[in-house]
Amino acid sequence: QFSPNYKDGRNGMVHLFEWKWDDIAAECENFLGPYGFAGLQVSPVNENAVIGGRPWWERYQPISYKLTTRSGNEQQFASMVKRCNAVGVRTYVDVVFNHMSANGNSRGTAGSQADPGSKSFPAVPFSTLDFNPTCSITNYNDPKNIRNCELVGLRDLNQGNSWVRDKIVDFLNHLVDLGVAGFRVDAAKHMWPADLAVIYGRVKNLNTAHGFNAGAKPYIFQEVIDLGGEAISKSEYTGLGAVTEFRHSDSIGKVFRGKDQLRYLVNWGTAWGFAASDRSLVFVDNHDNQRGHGAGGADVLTYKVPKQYKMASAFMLAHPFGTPRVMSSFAFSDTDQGPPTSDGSNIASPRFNSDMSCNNGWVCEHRWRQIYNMVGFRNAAANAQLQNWWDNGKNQIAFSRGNRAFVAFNNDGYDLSSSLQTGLPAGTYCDVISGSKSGSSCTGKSVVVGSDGRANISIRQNEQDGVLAIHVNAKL
Ligand code: LM2
Ligand code: CA
Repeated sequence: QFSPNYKDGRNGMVHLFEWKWDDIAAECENFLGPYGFAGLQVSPVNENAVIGGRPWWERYQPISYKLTTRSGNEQQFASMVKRCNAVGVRTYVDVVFNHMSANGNSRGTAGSQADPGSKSFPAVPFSTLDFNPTCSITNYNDPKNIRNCELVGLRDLNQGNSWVRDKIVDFLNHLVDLGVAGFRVDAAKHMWPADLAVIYGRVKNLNTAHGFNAGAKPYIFQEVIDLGGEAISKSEYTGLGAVTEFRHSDSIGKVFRGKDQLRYLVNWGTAWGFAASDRSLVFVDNHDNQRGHGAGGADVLTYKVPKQYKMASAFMLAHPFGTPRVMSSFAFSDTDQGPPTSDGSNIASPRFNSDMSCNNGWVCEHRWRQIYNMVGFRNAAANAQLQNWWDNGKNQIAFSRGNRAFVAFNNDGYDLSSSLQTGLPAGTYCDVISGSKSGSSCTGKSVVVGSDGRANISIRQNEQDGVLAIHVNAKL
């Protein structure tokens, strides 16, 4: 449960927040597969409460484990997983089993009815016996309050109950049968690690018919918001799987917003208070903290601050630490606003511009050249170590990944222009930030590496992107 089960030669996951299954299947074939992405996280797949105005967060209010939502039905999901696996892209499901829906939210996306007021969810079925006694989470210094009470009024399941465990395990095993590679466990902090250990221990190995190795376990990354100062620590969960490393999001935001110097990134990793590399699912922003939900605060970078966002994303993807996840958003102004729709309820499909970027309400950060080309950089770097660290003592830094890839950043208010050791073999390389390699030429800047591995690196202060990146697969 610690390995993402990526196909060899691929790295990098994208969260296709609120996308429809048919659109994701096409995206795997047309874009994610060809551009080297290794995986994708989907929004919750199980039936949720239909809530007026269709906020995005209705999907965090389960009604049953039937696989019908606004993203599509079970047949569409199964077909998507299969088509994505066929082009080397693995699927990770956002699973919500800490709770069911809150009082008042009784009709489901698959047509099921529930009565959350009396804790009755007949489409599972769950009854009042399966829930913790009603109380509200009010005290983050008290583990019992955090784990046995209701998070914002969401009916709190008792994962110590054997019927509840059976239903959760059946749900997860059904998804394994369909070919998924792992799970993002919503609200893990609000469940007891000992209960999660039993549940995870009963989940099947991955489905070999979808190309997984015999004996491979689902990758589990648990949503545990631990920014310090509370009773519950991520270390209670890292023995069970990875955790979503919110400190990574917080710290990288502070650094690229200029609240911390880039030179301090020299020891990026556990020295910054992060979990171990193979236990850290890392991200610049997620679907909660990009809109002020969950935690993370004011320093989180999003698509709304594009230059800094691209720099932070490039650093995350260039650096060997952690398992990186790229956020792919829909445009929003209101923090409750759901995805773009065609008619106020059915989710609209993304449409694509000639430069491959999205429109029709979708931001698609993963289709920004500076981001997808850094997925290509990460694949080219493979397992090469971080070497040739350089900084100017302030906010200009550079490093290589062995002799395979090299990246430089300028977050100072003046130009970077230096002869730097790239670690790369002599030759001319295409900077994959200002352009892309196209046949034998480069649509952006070219970088000439000498026989001593050095190159003149220039990133002007007023350039659109404060990054330059070259690698062996972009040699001209
Ligand atoms: C999480 N962590 O454990 C996420 O960080 C958090 O953002 C999720 O809440 C939560 N788990 C539940 O999966 C999201 C959203 C909330 C929303 C809930 C439930 O951030 O705003 O709460 O999903 O849909 C909404 C209303 C809230 C209301 C609640 C119940 O915002 O005011 O509470 O529904 O109807 C009465
Ligand atoms: Ca709970």
